[in-house]
Amino acid sequence: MSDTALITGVTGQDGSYLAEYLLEKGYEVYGLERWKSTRGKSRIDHLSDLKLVNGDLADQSSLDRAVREAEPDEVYNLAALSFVPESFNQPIHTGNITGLGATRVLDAIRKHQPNAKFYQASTSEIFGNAPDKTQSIETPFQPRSPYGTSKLYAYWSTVNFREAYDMFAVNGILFNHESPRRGKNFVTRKITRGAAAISLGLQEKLELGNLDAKRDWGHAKDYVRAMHMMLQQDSPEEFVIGTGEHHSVRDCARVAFDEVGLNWDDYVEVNEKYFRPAEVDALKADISRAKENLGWEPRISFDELIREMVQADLEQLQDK
Ligand code: NAP
Ligand code: G4F
Repeated sequence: MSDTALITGVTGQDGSYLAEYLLEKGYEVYGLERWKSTRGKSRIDHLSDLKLVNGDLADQSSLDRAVREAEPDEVYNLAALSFVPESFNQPIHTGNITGLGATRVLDAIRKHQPNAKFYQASTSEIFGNAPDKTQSIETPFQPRSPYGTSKLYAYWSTVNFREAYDMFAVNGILFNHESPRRGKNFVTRKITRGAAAISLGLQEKLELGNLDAKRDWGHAKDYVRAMHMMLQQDSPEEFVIGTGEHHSVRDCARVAFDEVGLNWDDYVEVNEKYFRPAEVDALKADISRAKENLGWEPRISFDELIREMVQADLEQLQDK
């Protein structure tokens, strides 16, 4: 009999790649989807074998029902309000979904499917402005946004359920990962789409915020592979997943505009409205533990990632 997985956040960037990956591996895959009054084009339209269950991370009964219906061997909790600036506008909602939501999923598993393995989508944002040059599982946590604080609550909830109820529950502390399916407001996609639109004469300039911020950017496809690998371990443990390199927002713009034969500096303008109330200046992963204990390494470089995203945006904009 095939293994069964339940993915919350299946309509998101990672959820869609993870569903694809697990279906290719022969899993029966259920995805939790929020009810909507209309259905637009979504990232999972092409996945005809994916089974959808309606539910919301704010609603315990829908999570209980989803777990009872799917009877999963593995649960991946990827649902969240994931856009950091918006978490400052909606701090309570962010706490409810991104923080408490994880506890609700854990509690549904504890009650209905206690042997299921649980993956929590944790984040490098829990490190905030960490003192260390690279961040590992030993680095102190000091989040700088309602998103980061909520994810830290979810992190400890996951550890607590593991210790209290002997559940196989782990956090994947993932650094930024991107793809052509990335939401259009996140900085990489905003840049790649902006560069593509400018090169096609559809846009004149691109407004960004802090160009000096540095992130460790990898490809989402590499990272969903790591999520799955974490649940195939003999015993549950946390891993930091990244590339071990970081680049500035300015570097990202340079590569994206280069892909369309333009100089980024001629088109990018700084607008302070994109500055955050509290910024995370630089993040870079120490992935030695993931390499040694998990056997995971990224396969796609930063340069390849950004160029792939620009090409995908060019194609999308030309199709319109
Ligand atoms: P994403 O594209 O923003 O997807 C978020 C998903 O959560 C969407 O499917 C969304 O559904 C769903 N969702 C939001 N609120 C919900 C609610 N109340 N109930 C049920 N579902 C809800 O995020 P992503 O980039 O794929 O990231 C996946 C997870 O990894 C997130 O938890 C994120 O915080 C975390 N993470 C991401 C990164 C990264 O760089 N991408 C790094 C570290 C951690 P709708 O489609 O209905 O909005
Ligand atoms: O692309 P971002 O919005 O991603 P951020 O805040 O790092 O968060 C993402 O990665 C986290 C993992 O570390 C995830 F947990 C989280 O869910 C999300 O996926 O911004 C990256 C950097 C920031 O420093 C921001 O200030 O880019 C800077 N930036 C500069 N101009 C901008 C802009 N960010 C956005 N979104 N838009 C700008 O115009």
